[in-house]
Amino acid sequence: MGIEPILNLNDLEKHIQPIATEVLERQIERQFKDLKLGDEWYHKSLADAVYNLRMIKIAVEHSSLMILVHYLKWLDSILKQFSLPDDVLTVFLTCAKEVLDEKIEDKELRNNVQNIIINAKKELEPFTKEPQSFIRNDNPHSQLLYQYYHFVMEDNKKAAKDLINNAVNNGTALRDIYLYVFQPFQYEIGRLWQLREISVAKEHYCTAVTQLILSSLYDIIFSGKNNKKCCLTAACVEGELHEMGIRMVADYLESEQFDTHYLGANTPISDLVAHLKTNQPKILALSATMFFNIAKVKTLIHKLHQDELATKIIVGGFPFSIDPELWKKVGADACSHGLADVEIVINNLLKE
Ligand code: B12
Repeated sequence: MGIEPILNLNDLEKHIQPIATEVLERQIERQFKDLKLGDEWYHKSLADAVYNLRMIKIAVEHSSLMILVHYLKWLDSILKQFSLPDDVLTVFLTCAKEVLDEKIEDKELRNNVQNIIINAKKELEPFTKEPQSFIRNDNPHSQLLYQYYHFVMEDNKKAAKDLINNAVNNGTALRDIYLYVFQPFQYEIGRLWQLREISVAKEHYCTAVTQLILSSLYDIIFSGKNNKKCCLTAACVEGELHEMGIRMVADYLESEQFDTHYLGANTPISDLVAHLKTNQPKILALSATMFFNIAKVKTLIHKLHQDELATKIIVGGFPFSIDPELWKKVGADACSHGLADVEIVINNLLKE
């Protein structure tokens, strides 16, 4: 099927399916010509090619080489678990570069796309490292983390809950439990899922146990004084299902005398705008984890600026940790890496 000339990123999205097909056909011709691959393999590979092209588009859209590099390294570690040629990803990038070079008519866009692929490829080539474990001795609460990890992995949620409750009763700060136990534990189960060392079911179980124990800490969170500092809304942007990070941020801020409204995962843009207009919080703490949700963050912030809302916006989550300039590009007022610095960042924002 012929592909119409691409003039902008919207065109690229519109024609992403035939472009991905063309890229995949070239890759098959170069790498898999003599193999019988079957329909299922073809459809799965096509879906992957679409996803990869979309990541190139997202990186160009936000001028972020770091996002593409990070994504490709993550993908590389996934692909290494299958019996595929070592250069499967670099050949894909070469084919994608060629096809996009031919199909994009706008010179500036073509150059941007070419440059980002060339630079990402350079970063990839020497990369062979597996992602490192998050259960480490340099963690200030390594013993607690280690024990928690083992209890949950052994399906012993009661012991895990008692461990955390005892630690809190013996004076370990709530923030430390979140930052040095729950957070690295969650990252570790993500890593193990990525390496196919645990199943999706096990990852879901582990997350559910952490959520259960998080809830058991609510009496402590609400045990503070009633004179609240300021009103803050915490939410995940539309499309985003990773809500534990922003939930921990909201819970911690609640325990530090903020009056929080925690809205959870996947909050539709229109509903979030309506909530902010009604409640007029001083701060919106907005979370995104997946790169494909960054555009929604930008759209939401743009809408809030158009409506001249006085609420200050702080963003956070994985993409904002990967690319330290991204928060400015989406129009936010500030960015935080999480529990380590969020209170300082918010207090500074409130002084402005
Ligand atoms: C649990 C989990 C899920 C659960 C989420 C459940 C829930 N209730 O939240 C479910 C099953 C829904 C899920 C789905 C998916 N997931 Co997932 N998930 C995870 C996992 C294992 C843990 C997330 C977590 O709990 N983190 C712990 C918290 C504490 O950390 P955090 O989110 O970073 O938050 C901290 C800071 O970032 C910051 N912060 C975060 N937001 C904000 C906002 C503000 C304002 C501030 C100030 C700070 C802040 O503060 C927090 C505390 O310090 C991660 C692994 C990882 N590395 O995160 C993968 C991970 C994020 N998921 C991943 C993937 C691929 C997916 C799926 C695409 C899988 C699939 N094929 O369907 C989907 C996408 C869903 C979507 N559309 O959003 C990948 C992403 C890889 C990538 N580079 O793109 C990861 C990294 C796993 C991996 N190692 O491969 N996932």
